[in-house]
Amino acid sequence: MKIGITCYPTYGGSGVVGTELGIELAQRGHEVHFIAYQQPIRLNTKQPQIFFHEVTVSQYPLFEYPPYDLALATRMAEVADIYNLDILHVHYAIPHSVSALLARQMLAAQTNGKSRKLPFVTTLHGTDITIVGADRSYLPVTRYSIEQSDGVTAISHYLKQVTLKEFEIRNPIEVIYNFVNCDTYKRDPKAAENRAEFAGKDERILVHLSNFRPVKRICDVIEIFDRVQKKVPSRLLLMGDGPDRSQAEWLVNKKGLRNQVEFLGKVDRVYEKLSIADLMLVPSEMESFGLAALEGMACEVPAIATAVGGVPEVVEHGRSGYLAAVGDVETMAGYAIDILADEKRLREMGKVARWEAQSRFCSSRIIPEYEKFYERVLERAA
Ligand code: GMT
Repeated sequence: MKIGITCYPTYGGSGVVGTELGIELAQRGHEVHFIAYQQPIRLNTKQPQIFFHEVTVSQYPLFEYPPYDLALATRMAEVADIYNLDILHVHYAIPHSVSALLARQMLAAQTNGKSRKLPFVTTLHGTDITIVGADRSYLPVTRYSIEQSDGVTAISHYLKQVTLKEFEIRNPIEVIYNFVNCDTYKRDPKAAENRAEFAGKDERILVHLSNFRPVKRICDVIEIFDRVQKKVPSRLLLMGDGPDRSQAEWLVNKKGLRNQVEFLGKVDRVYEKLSIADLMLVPSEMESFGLAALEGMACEVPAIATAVGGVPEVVEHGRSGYLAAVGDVETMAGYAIDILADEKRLREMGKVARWEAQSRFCSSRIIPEYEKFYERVLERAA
């Protein structure tokens, strides 16, 4: 198949999923065309079946708000026409599904025998529904573009239910879970050696990976770590960047943790750091899935997370990690201290986490679900 993919190219779960999906599809022989305003952050491969088409938004003095969604629609239609795309897959409903809808209509309306079909699939990721999409100023257009999609997927059952309820969507939504490449994301056999760069021999390594948005509750990460390091010698590696980084830096300073906490910024190969870690902290206010937790699990790193949204579909309390209420840093720190103090249980839990990631969320299992979904959409649209 020739597949166009649009996602947010910057740091964020939906962009990561869209990009990794494209890479996996290309490895399975499909031709993949990324259409976005910037090369997606994880698109650092040189596979011949992968193309990137930049969307440039022209500036004009009249445009206080340059119309990106229109430039995107135009580029989608152009790329579909030139490269003969079979299908377009957009990640994150706003504004991508609206642009895809426009592109589909533009291509269908072409005259002189040039009219062509461009079915599109929308994958809902979370905040496009729970925060941005639920805003009254976006809700009607989001609902419309979801309903107009030729196929809709959600990354967890939780998100499917919220979308059906809040948006009163009438068309079916298929749940296709997020995935991880279990050959890339795995425990580093040289973990013990490589840890030396970040921690002493007797220190534990805790990690957090996010876009540092308020929803991630980065200060809770610091609060939990502060409690943990008082009982268990440990280090905290923070991967990612975003609006709450300076607040986090301030809190780290205030608590006198500068020597134990490392802000690594945006990291390219996150698996290298995950595969040497002992525990992951995911104290988010909301997660429709919790991709970071899954990536850690594949590397045998159990997560201490909040029991919100779709997280309980990924992390099983007491088996592959621990779940607590949002903001309950005491309980989360308690879980972390207990498990870090018990090497045998920590490693067993890591193995269970890996097994869960492999048996339920491995790309080799999930990508064929997307392929079958595309085939069904194409059949219906034919
Ligand atoms: O979490 C974010 O702020 C980014 C957001 C996105 O769409 O880029 O993440 C959402 O999609 C991820 C990938 O599907 C999920 O793993 C995250 O749980 C989800 N975030 C939220 O629901 C807050």
